[in-house]
Amino acid sequence: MKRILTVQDISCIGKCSLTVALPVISAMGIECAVLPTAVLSTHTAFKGFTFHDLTGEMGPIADHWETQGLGFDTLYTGYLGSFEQIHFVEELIGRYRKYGTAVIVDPAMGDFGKLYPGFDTAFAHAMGNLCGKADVILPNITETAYMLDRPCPTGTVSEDEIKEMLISLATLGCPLPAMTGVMLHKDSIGVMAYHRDTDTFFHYENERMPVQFHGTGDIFASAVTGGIALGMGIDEALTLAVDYVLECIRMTMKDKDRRWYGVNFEEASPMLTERVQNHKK
Ligand code: PXL
Repeated sequence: MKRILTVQDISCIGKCSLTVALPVISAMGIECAVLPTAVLSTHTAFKGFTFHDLTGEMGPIADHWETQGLGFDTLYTGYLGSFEQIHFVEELIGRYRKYGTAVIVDPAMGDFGKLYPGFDTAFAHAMGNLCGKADVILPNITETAYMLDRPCPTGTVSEDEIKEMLISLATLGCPLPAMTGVMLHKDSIGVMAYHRDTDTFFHYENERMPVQFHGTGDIFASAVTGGIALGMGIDEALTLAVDYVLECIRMTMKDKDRRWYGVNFEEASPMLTERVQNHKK
């Protein structure tokens, strides 16, 4: 069985970060080990959330694993709360690289043209540096703009602009940047990736429902990471993740008691496991 290590926060209520990564990766038949960065009462879109930093625990936890000879097929990082945590993850990448661990970084720090509370442009630059050390990165357009130090595009973004942004992301050091939230066609949304080695692009979109929810980026990144760990090609893993997020949103919209803060990803898991089974055939 494959083993992924994911490094991100526990937002106790909010359907994001670890409360998404654990169940999604588990549903794909992969062991999911966790290195929690912080405990929050809720994600940061709620008012008055509590935040307990766990940076001091991260080093001793990783050191203990090392004494036990524990390694990981894939290292996947999401929301990080401080510069110190970004630097810690960079050190962690150095530790595991020599064992062939694949590194996937979702620079979860903003959306819809804005950074999440507590982050600034200096943090975005540090995140860009971390992205340069990853095998695959999964920023949305807002995160891309902040990491590249340019204004966030408003309105429609053309195919050429997306391609140019992807090539610029690759110059940070990552050979395979994939941008989420790409909308090149009316009523559809998806992803575009740049394979630097072959200088080729991959693009896939599926239906866009006229709603926006928190946590879909984390669901997307968890599904992509799972797919890669299972040996899917990156393009197949990205396709699966686009389709799964759509299924999550469909399930959410069917639920009259849906929560504003996250999607019904749990009810979409049959589709995810079926796709994983089909891949294995
Ligand atoms: O979904 C990304 C995310 C993760 N963790 C925390 C967040 C957010 C988005 O707002 O607040 C704590």
